Amino acid sequence: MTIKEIKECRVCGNKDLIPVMNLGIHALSGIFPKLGEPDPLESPLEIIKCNDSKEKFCGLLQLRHSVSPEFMYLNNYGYRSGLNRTMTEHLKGIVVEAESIVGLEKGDVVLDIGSNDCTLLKSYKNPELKRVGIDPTIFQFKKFYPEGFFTVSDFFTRESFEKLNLGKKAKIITSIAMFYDLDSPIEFAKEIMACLEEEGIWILEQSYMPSMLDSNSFDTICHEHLEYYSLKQIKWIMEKAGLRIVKLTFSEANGGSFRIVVCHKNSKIKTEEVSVNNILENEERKNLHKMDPYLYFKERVENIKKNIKSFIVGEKRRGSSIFLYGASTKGNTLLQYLGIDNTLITVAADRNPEKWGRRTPKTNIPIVSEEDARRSSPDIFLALPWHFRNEFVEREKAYLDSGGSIIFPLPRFEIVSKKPELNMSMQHFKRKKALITGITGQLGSHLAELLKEKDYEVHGIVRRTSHLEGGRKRIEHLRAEIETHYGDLGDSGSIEKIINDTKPDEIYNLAAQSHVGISFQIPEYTSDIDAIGVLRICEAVKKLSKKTKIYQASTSELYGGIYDYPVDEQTPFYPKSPYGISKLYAYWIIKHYRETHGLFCSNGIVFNSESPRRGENFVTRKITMGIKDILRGKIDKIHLGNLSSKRDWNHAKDTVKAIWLILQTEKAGDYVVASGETHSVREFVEEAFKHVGIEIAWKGEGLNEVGYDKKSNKIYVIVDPSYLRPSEVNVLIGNSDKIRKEFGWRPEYNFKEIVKDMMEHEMRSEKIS
Ligand code: GDR
Repeated sequence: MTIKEIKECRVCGNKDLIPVMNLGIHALSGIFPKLGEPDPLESPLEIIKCNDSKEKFCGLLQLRHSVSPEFMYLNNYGYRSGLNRTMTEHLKGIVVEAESIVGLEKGDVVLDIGSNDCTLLKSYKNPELKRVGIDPTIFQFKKFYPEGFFTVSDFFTRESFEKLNLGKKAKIITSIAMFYDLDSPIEFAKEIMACLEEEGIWILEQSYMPSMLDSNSFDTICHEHLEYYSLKQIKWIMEKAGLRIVKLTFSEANGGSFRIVVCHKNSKIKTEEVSVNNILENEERKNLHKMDPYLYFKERVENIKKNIKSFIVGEKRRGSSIFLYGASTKGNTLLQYLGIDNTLITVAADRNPEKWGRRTPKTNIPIVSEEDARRSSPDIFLALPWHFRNEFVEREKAYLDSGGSIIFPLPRFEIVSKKPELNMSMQHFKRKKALITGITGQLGSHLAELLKEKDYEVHGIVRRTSHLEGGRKRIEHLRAEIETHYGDLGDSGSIEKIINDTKPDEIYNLAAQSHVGISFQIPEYTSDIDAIGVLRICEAVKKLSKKTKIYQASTSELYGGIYDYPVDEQTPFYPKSPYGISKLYAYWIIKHYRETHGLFCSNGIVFNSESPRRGENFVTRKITMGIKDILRGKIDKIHLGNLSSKRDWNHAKDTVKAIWLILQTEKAGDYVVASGETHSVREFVEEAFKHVGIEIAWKGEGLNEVGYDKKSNKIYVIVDPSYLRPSEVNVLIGNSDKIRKEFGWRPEYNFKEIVKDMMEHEMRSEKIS
């Protein structure tokens, strides 16, 4: 069959495949037909993900359809490795690394699978080696192979290698940018194993899926690339094939790749355990087993599509001549997905003479030489192989100096030009800028991550402390991606300066003295920061940056003593703590600046938000950490206050999604953000202990109530009067119909899942089983 739709994961056989992104129906992107020839075969380009919410599956991101390889590789294959310096040097580097691990001797066999135009094989300098290239495109590239090199113009199999009768297995096998082209990767790895010397190595390199997400490089997606790997799946495959990962490195090749060195499971070559484990942990931390990272990627790619398309159409309308720079395979995905064809682009300049006189598939753009294109002095070059950016800018210096412009579509739309009008239109594509107060807090750090996913430029205000490390722990991993400014909501000068310097599109005011219990002890400070601090922000925005939207972190504590539940935006307030009262002032000051001064400012009335990053003196975290400490033998009981308090608990990740949505409307307003469920502190305790196999029962009343292990009778929870509050909010439950209806927001985590996430994190951080 020419086009096959898969029904199960290509690696682990999972039948649960989740749709991620559909790029539409594309003509095969590796084939550039001659001007009179028909277009190549068309097939859907749709990405799906193997659902690995259950541990027994691998989670591979992959194409839903496979096109028969004969259609892609046997007919004028368009890619050649040896055409640019960057790639030639890169392949040379791989050979140097391989030789440094296994040292080669006379007669040793080195095999390159997908050897293309022989660039990598030619990098082995020792003439006494047996150099073997296996690639179905060799019939097309034969002239690049020197005499004495062994070639098989076919797909690699154990049989195709053994037929050469070299009398030896291969000491080094390389497969560069091809392992992700395979319909049955485990079978392929097993065949490699059969061809590899006992102490030999296999080096494979291909796009690293998390880098594809980070650099928005959706143009990696094409019919040839069936799989989009992270280390997790590679490890899975190697284990099934009897192989072992030795080490891995990352490179910029092809917009972000990873190179893995593999050996036989029982080889003497040592594995670099630390780096392999670090990368696996990092992948887990990035939540690659959840759908969010992929959905954000999709959202960013859709935005890029909109922006580039409107820029090109706009320039064409203004009469600019636009050429392509590099008729690349990846570029064909971009052109077809964006719908950019010969009605918008005149010609494509390419340095591969074999492409001259041909055209881009489906989008019909004729290909000429770089010299011919330069001679016509186009106004704009759209560079499709954007990952060679620096090489291009250097090479085209004369063109740029004489007023030409090059645009790079990814990883982020960029115009390199001296023309003022183009630089003006660049303003149009500026990323949104957000300023987060309280960025080091639980919600602040989750929001910063979300905004980065949405490609914002993120600024944050941090207070000076003498323990820098501790204070910024939650944003440490974002250090390179966000900009922090020293400031304090108690200091209007610093607020004004930061707003003036950054001119943000959106301000998220999450900074506060946020502990309700502690606000009874420091009421004046709480009011200064939580109430007057908000006034300071509004005043600064009114004076300096009236277009800036403001989000105010309002709270369910406003409802305090209300007994008619659930509460919503219409319910009157009755705060019961200095904290709640300060927040009430802030709520009204936000409304006042909206109604009286026309600022865009909104209140998000947020209910309790929890996550593994929750501050250690809030009750949920106190419980999960307490359990960890009990298991470690550090404490024997958890001391708590009011066990009967009921809260509407939400996951912080759900809360920040709502917070962002609140600023994305045309009109400012106030919104309740709540799960609509309420659970007592007692229930939280029970659920959290259940996670470590302990069933808690209760006895006694009031101050004498205790929680004990049903099996051992050991008391694990007691009531400590010092944690009771002078006045308590007994029950909180919110009705968030408004935000659900207007924005379709709904929480993804329920109560049990919140507890599970927090407990799993707690146990992982201490490696307690
Ligand atoms: P809350 O959160 O006051 O609701 O405000 P917290 O987790 O502190 O308390 C929840 C409930 O548990 C009871 N409780 C205890 N609380 C703490 N901190 N420590 C204890 O030992 C303990 N034992 C019982 C409390 O009395 C309370 O009823 C949070 C904060 O994040 C606010 O900033 C935010 O505005 C609201 O949620 C929405």
